[in-house]
Amino acid sequence: MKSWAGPPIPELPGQGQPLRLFDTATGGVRPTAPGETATIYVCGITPYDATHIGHAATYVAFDVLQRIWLDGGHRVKYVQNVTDIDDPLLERAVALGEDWRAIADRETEVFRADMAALGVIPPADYIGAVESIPSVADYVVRLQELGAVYPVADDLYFSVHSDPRFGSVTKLDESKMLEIFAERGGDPQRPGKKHPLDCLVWQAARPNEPAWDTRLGHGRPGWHIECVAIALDYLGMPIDVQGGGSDLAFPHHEMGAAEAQVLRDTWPYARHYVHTGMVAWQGHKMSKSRGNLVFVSQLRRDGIDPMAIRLALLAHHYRSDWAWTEQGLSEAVDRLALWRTAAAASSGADPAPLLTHARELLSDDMQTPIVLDTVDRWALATVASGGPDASAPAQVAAICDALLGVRLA
Ligand code: 5CA
Ligand code: ZN
Repeated sequence: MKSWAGPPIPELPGQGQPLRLFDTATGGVRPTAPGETATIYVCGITPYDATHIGHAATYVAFDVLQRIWLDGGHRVKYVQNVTDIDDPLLERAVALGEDWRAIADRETEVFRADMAALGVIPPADYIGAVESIPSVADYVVRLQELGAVYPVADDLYFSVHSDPRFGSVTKLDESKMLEIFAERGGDPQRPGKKHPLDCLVWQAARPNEPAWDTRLGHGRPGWHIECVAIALDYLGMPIDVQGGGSDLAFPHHEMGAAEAQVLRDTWPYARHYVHTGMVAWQGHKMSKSRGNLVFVSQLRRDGIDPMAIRLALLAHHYRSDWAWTEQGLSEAVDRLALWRTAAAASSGADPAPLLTHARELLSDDMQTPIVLDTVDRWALATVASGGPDASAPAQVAAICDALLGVRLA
């Protein structure tokens, strides 16, 4: 699938520090990406009601993660999916009386334009669920051969406990798993399942629903196996980072890890499971199902600079849950104006300590809010009294651009 145009990323003097990040599976901050090429899979959108601020916060967080790796001298291989066939998309198509493909195409295009405007580095491989169906079918056949898949009526289910490590990503007790599974697309009550947590990997064709001909017959993939197939095909295992919002930790990443670990008979699927906090609006998690959404495209149409949106997002630590507010946005607009004034000054304070401090803060679990405060201090001092260094404003602009993705020019 077509991706979007990548932003230019300025080179900075010296090199950033190795990135240490919180990992859901071990519950602590650990070093990432031991190899020369760092690999990351971030779960992509289900293309309807895109791009809301919650989506943007998640993709900007993983964008900063990659910028830290790049600054640390890594090459980065980034893969993302588009869940361009799934129940919620079909339900939306019925509700709107529109073809599901038209909705998916339109919303994916909105997402691309928003990501490009926000200066988000595009994935090297941007892969739709539909285009990965033959590969999903191959993986499901392999799971069948391994005895990890069984039929329920004409559908196929993965026995989650065929991976002895099932549960090790989120470490939830079974009652909690069952509760969340039911809330997030699972079907614990379906008669005929061997275990209520077992998850659908292949759904036989239903009347009036799209289906594809594969070695498994006429049908379509389950959700978790879609991401596993794409990640294994384009990145291999282990992935350095499996990313997404915290709402994906269970069941999506837990069940995906189990499927991959059974398929490859090795562990772990991902060295780090990295989860962003949830952005709320009007008192609830911003979600397509509730409809309490603020759209990036609407803010852009309202004349908000995408770099101000970026700053509003980066003012929160990526792991915290937070609420989008008008005030937060207007503070970001003011901050961008201050930074731009300072970046246009004829001279400024020495940028070297700022770069060192920013690198330290970012490498320690991506503390973007404190980095923004540090740039504020440099900008305020520069605007107030200039400084001895004529190249400082351009250097700080390059730091903000390379590490935070905030363009000041
Ligand atoms: N297609 C699946 C992943 S394979 C999916 O979850 N799509 S989504 O469109 O619902 O969400 C896309 C990404 O945005 C996911 O990583 C999700 O965790 C994240 N996300 C959704 N809502 C929010 C929110 N309110 N705050 C932060 N991140 C969110
Ligand atoms: Zn996914």
